[in-house]
Amino acid sequence: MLIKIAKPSDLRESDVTPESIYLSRRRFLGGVAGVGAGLALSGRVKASEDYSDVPSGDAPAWLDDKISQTRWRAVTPADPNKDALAPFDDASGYNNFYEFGTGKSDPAKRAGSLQTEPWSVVVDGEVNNGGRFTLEDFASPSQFEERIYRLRCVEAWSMVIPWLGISLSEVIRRADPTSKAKYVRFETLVDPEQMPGQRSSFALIDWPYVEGLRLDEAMHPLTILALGMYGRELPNQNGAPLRLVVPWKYGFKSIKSIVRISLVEEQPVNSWQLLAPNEYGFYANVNPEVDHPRWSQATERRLPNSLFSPNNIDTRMFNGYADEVAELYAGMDLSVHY
Ligand SMILES: Nc1nc2c(c(=O)[nH]1)N[C@H]1C(S)=C(S)[C@@H](COP(=O)(O)O)O[C@H]1N2
Ligand SMILES: [Mo]
Repeated sequence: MLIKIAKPSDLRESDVTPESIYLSRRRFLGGVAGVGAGLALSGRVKASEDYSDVPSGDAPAWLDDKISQTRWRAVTPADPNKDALAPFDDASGYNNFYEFGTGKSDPAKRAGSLQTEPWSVVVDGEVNNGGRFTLEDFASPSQFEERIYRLRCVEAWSMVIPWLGISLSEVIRRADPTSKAKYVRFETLVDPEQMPGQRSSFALIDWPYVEGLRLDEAMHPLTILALGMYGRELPNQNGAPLRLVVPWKYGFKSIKSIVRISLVEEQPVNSWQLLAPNEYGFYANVNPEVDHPRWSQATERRLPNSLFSPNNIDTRMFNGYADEVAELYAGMDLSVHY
């Protein structure tokens, strides 16, 4: 077992509270009675994160509130030595977000002014319970959880990021899909005035950025919608205020700044597949055995790194989440369904 997915029913208050007290930077709690008492850490790494030097954001009150009630470290990688958290500056300074340009530092430079409040999300398609929801109405019913995941970009770099998010499966259940729903399709905001990458006549992508998942992938307990990271709300360059995180797939599946979630009958065509179907597929499962036509996927550069310490590591099947997700693809030829 590489990670522990704690079902809410598995978690007793005693497992959860000490870490949330330890980690919450938003609530000052005196008298930390009970810390360490009976805290079972087997299968989980020690609670060592301290986000006190992470710059705080400017979240609306409801979001701050939800964050303060997070179930901390709900899922963590099993190997804390191999999977050290990326420093916040790397995770928020080295990004792909083509709406703000194609350079790795463009999103951090240009996304700051994106208006993320108010924000609404449309849920539509094959559902009985769709509509347009304010982000608060959309996210508030769900428990926030911290999920520390490896993020592996198709370009062969990776980072370990502590997300804060909600389970996508719960959101889908609430929407009450009809029997015709087979896939989930996601769309990013289109707003050329705010997103300079969408004004560029050299843009490769036909906006909006679109992604999709098979319904069973979307319902998998590892799949989340993130609203935060490092104990705070998402920086804009990381896809504020709402982005998908699917840790066993290449990073491009984890679509940012989502405004629409549709349950659909047909397999969606995602942006990168549309652009270069021989290079990027619908599934995009991390797979060291299926190379990109122009480079190997057998290894990855784990950030932070440097010229003197390149930190190249072996890429793992399904990004190290094979025990959890391999069964979703039983019988499929993954070199065909890349
Ligand atoms: N809307 C949108 N979502 C996107 C992208 C993008 O360009 N536009 N880039 C993807 C790629 S290629 C990666 S690797 C991840 C990077 O996420 P991060 O910058 O938060 O690490 O976002 C993904 N989501
Ligand atoms: Mo990526």
